[in-house]
Amino acid sequence: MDVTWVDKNNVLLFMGNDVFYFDQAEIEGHDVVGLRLRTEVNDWLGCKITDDRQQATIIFDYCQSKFENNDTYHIYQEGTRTIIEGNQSKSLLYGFYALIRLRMNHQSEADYTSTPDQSIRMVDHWDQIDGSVERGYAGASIFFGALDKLDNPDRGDFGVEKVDGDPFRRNPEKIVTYARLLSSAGINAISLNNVNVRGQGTNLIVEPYLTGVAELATTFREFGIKLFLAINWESPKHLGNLTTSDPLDAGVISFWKDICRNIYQKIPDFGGFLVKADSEGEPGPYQYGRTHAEGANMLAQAVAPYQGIIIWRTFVYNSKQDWRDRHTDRAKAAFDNFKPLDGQFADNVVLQIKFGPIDFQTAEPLSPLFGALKKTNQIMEFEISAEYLGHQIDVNYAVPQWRQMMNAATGQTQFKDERAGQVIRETSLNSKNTGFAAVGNVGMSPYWTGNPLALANLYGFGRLCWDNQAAADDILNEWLSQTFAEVQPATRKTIFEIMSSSNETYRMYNAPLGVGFMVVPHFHYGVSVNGYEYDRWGTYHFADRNGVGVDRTQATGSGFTELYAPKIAAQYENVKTTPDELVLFFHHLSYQQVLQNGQTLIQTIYNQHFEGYERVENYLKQWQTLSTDLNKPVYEKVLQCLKLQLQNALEWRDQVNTYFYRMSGVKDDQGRKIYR
Ligand code: GCW
Repeated sequence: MDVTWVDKNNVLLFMGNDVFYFDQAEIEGHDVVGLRLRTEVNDWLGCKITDDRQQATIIFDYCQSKFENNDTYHIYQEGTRTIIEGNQSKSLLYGFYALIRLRMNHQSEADYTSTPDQSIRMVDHWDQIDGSVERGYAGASIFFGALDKLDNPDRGDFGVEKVDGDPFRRNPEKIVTYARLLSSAGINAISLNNVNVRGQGTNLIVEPYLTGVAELATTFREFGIKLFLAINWESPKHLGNLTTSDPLDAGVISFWKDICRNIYQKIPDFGGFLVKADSEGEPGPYQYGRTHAEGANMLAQAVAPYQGIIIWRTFVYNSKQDWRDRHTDRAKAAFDNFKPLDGQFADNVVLQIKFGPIDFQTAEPLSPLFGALKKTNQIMEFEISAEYLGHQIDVNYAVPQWRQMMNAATGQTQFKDERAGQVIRETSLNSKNTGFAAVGNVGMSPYWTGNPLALANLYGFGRLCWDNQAAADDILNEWLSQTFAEVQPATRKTIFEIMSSSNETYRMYNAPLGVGFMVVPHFHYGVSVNGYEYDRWGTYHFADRNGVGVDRTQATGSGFTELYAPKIAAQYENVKTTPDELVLFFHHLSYQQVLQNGQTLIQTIYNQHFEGYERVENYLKQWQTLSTDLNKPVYEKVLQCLKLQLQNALEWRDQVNTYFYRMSGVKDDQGRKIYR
């Protein structure tokens, strides 16, 4: 059973009697998006297309250069007809999905214009050619793997098994549905494979695998989605028989040029490469004493003749730290490595920067690189897959957190709008090369995602990339009315109540107040307060009998705060102006410190952990009231997830509370049960 948020039968309730007309009678063969749009109308919806404008109820109007942005669409009414206009087929396709959305949400189609805020709206898969998915919690890869291999056992270790024969799953129907899911949410770019490019995964850029990649590109192209590949920096050695991967070596330069020429012959609109270099054991330009600008620019030259781009990740840090050394602060690493290179990257290089300075935690401040980079293209990176947000077991609708990051103040007051999402557009060399990307969350699960409700995050991410200020609750309501069109409004309301508060709930029972990383090492689900405390990955909380938190101030700590613009630096330097939810990210505080909420630190930790657990108890009760109205497998699957979530929240609550009780000796002022 497949569950998609735009289920054809549901959609037909709103479009069933419509007859469509295309004002461009002769569609040119190379306009594959236009052909796809006709197929969507005819084959997917099962609606008629007429040659007679007078008979149509919905009209697609091509108006070549009417709009400044080629993705803009305009929906309006003319008498009894609805017109969708746009410069090109792609914008009409977006308009088509938008009309469905408007109708299913009972919103007006009288006059609705929409233009995306960001040019690059991307999903990055961490899929590997043996069908496994790094940080994948929704079954095996939809792209790779044997037909009968549907699971993805995740033990936090992601080696790639040797693949004999064809690694592609070749399931065109699934890929079409997925491309529709992405395109209807506004996504226009996809990277196919894990950024840790291991084993035979390196070979995706050459034959025979390239043919399989090209087939996937063909499907995505029809939905206006460009395809990218992650590459292994050492490919010249692995595939080209060279002795070096030095970006300034003539042999290496021509190796990459040849690779690109070959790829573009097969995939003329190939997006380009995504690169993780000098990061967590991956090779990179540092090995040869070269800068990341030198590395990225060399690749950029190889794709430039074909209008390709290089997406270069800034997740570069020393992953062999010594916990005894209090001078190193992992939060500073991306800034230290990349700020000095501002202005040195080619205009078809885009730096992909994680939204926070550490690693997709439940609460992190905005990375100080946003706003500090003034002459560099940038993508802000998120993780839909929920590595640190509950592995698609716990309900966690993360859109509120992402929205906050996209709109976080950079303190760069010289700009008209100092919010991160706006600033990256203004500081980029080329506004076509900025945007947002996120690690995808789908797999071979019959629900696409582990917990069926997790699909809202993929949809929501796309919608936020398009409209950075859209309200998280509005997006959720949109998703619910398209996914659960057939149920009672009261049922949708209950699901809404559970989901809309779920991101905050998860944060409440997790590592407290921005300190992060109290998770089971490598696996990253479940509590382990000291799991990373003496570890090489540089993710510490420094709890002792007096207090907890990481001092990142300029005055007494690592000095991380000074990487921000003065306004933000001053805010975080001072405990009194640091938001509670981030206070332990920036400060080491005594348990008796009174926070902005008027409670002591220790009492806040207890309160949040008790409340977090209680909220999950309520979610479970609320969900159980829906048993008769919902599709049974979906009901049962979410029920099963909520039961696991309750156990998870219980462990988090008790281990965190007990740990801090033992450390501080302070009792809960409400006398609730804390184990000794
Ligand atoms: O958070 C870490 C993950 C790794 C991942 C890395 C990254 C792909 O634990 O699994 O590797 O981030 O973003 O590169």
